[in-house]
Amino acid sequence: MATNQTFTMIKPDAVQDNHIGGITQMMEADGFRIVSLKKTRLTPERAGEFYAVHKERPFYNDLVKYMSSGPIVAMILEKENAVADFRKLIGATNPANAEEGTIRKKFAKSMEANAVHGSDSDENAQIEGDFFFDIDERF
Ligand code: YYY
Ligand code: MG
Repeated sequence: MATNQTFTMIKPDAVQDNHIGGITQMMEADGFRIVSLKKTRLTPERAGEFYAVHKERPFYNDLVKYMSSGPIVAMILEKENAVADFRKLIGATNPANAEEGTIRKKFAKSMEANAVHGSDSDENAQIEGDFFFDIDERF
């Protein structure tokens, strides 16, 4: 994926609570363009694969259970400096530390149910986008 793209997911709680519109609105208002968008559900196996980098961490099993507990919305987003700017827009992993104006400040319920995922590098943005989207699903 080009350096002007990142990957995001709206997590199960935020989808369940009807915040797809509120969250995509914040993304678009901040200058991100939606390249790809899909509502889908991760099996525990797929969720485990997506978060494989965390598999030795104590929160891994709960995270996999949570991420496969209901539908998610996967997106590829485009903007100059996408990865870093998007991490700024989502805010800290722990919503207690998320700044005003961030997506997690507004929508996260807890450290686990923190509303959105955002890629942490160009390389992972590429890998994560490829995990969900074929070439003919990118516009
Ligand atoms: O990239 P980001 O989502 O902000 O955090 P990561 O450190 O990559 O962790 C992935 C995911 O795991 C996080 O969004 C919530 C969950 N998690 C957790 O439940 N408990 C922790 N102590 C750390 C992370
Ligand atoms: Mg991360």
